[in-house]
Amino acid sequence: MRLIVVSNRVPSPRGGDKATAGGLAVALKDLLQERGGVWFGWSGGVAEDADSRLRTTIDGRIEYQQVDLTPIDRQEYYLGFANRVLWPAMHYRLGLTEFSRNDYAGYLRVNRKLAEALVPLLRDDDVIWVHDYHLLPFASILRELGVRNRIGYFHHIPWPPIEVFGAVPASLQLLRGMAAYDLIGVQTATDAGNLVRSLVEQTRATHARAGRLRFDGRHIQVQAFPIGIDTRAFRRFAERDTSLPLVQRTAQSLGNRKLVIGIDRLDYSKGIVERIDAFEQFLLAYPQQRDQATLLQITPPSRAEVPEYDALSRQIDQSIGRINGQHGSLDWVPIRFVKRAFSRQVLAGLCRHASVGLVTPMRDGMNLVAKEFVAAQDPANPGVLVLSRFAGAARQMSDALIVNPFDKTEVAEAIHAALAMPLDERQERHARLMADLEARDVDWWAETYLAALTRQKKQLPSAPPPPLRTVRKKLPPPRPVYSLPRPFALVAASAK
Ligand code: GDG
Repeated sequence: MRLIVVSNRVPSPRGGDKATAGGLAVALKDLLQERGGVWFGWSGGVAEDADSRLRTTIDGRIEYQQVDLTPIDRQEYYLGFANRVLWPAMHYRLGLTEFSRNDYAGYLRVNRKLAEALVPLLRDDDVIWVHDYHLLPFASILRELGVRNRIGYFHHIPWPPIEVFGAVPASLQLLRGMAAYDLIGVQTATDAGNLVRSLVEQTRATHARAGRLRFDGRHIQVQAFPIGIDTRAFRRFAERDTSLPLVQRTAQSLGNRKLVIGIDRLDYSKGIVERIDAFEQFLLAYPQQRDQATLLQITPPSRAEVPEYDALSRQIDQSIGRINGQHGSLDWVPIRFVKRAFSRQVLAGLCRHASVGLVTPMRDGMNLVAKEFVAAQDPANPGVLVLSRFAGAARQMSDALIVNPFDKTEVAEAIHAALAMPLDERQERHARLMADLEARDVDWWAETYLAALTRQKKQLPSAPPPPLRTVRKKLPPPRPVYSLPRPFALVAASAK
């Protein structure tokens, strides 16, 4: 069996930069290096004359297969539909969605372009593992092109209830396309429940044996596989890397003050503005703690061309400027804010120095930083994790201080409780959290998922999905228990 991993972005094989890559890219690379296989997807490159030609690079046991996109592909598929519709909607933020039919057409077009580029590479025994929301319709296009291999999908971000997802104009078509996968993995049982309910209520899916769904003559399984981190590697980084000059200088510059740390990609789902407000609330509510703790917020920029991210960046700058101006003193700045990426080694070393890890997303699929913070701690004198109940990680990490990020007073109280927590309680909580991180690490996640995928029987493709044209058509009445905006139905080109 050969493993084909398909993801929106395939990192540069040569770069191979484990120092700056995110947790998932490192994990997928390790997985493929160990098992051997193909890593297929967009190179990140954009060229006016980009066609579907593949760039092949072999590095160890990994065969990288990369495709470039045109500027319009990138605009419509990536910046448009994926990141201005699916990302906010999946994070329950319908107010931030910006739907355009052109973007949606571009999303489908790029999925097709990628699927057509992959087909010639496929062998009968390949198992295909597709990652994330950029590629929801990918399997349905592969099926249409005659692919009968097992195809799995893993959804890294939350799956909201149909009352939210149903507002996405293309939601019904996207849900129907999901039936072409054999196994759909999500982060939590809540996500699985939301997706199953969406499929049953909005498509013709019915419950079948062993927790599966039956749809268009095929069986699909939807199941939670909470993603883990490379716990051992991150702990080792942290043990070694407190001695890195940058980490040491940062620790010295704090004097005797305690370090509260936040590490997040610049994204509105991560609750950075709300966290900063909660830290101010902490300073106001506990004036004796002023000058005793510093929040270090590390935020590498992302998706800078999406307007909502630019607005968020300015909002963070303003809040921090205001708080530092009002509460700081000549020799103490309450919030240090760094808008750039650091190596994983530096992050691990800083986490080990921190007394509190603030991980307070408004909504998050899992949140790997929560797990990395715990893995980096010194078991003899561990810091405390303050964790949003809306991160998938909260399901597994009940020994963190679980907070509602919408309530800044509650977060301020949790920061105070974390800073004051006695050593024995910190040790006990950390030991229990760490035991789970070791048992359910990233290898456990990948192996459990792939074992479940290879257990699926090869199935005949269902009737080919209709071609990718969106036109308004009256649909037969679905079976929803509530009404939804009328979807843009797909109809066969000939039925026009
Ligand atoms: C998606 C889902 C889900 C951060 N700053 C730097 C840096 N990072 C690394 C972290 C961590 C990764 O990036 C971020 O992972 P998260 O899980 O926190 O968030 P997303 O990027 O939104 O990931 C999420 C995840 O997929 C996996 O399924 O958990 O819910 O949204 O590993 O350490 N890495 C480096 N420098 C930085 O400055 N090198």
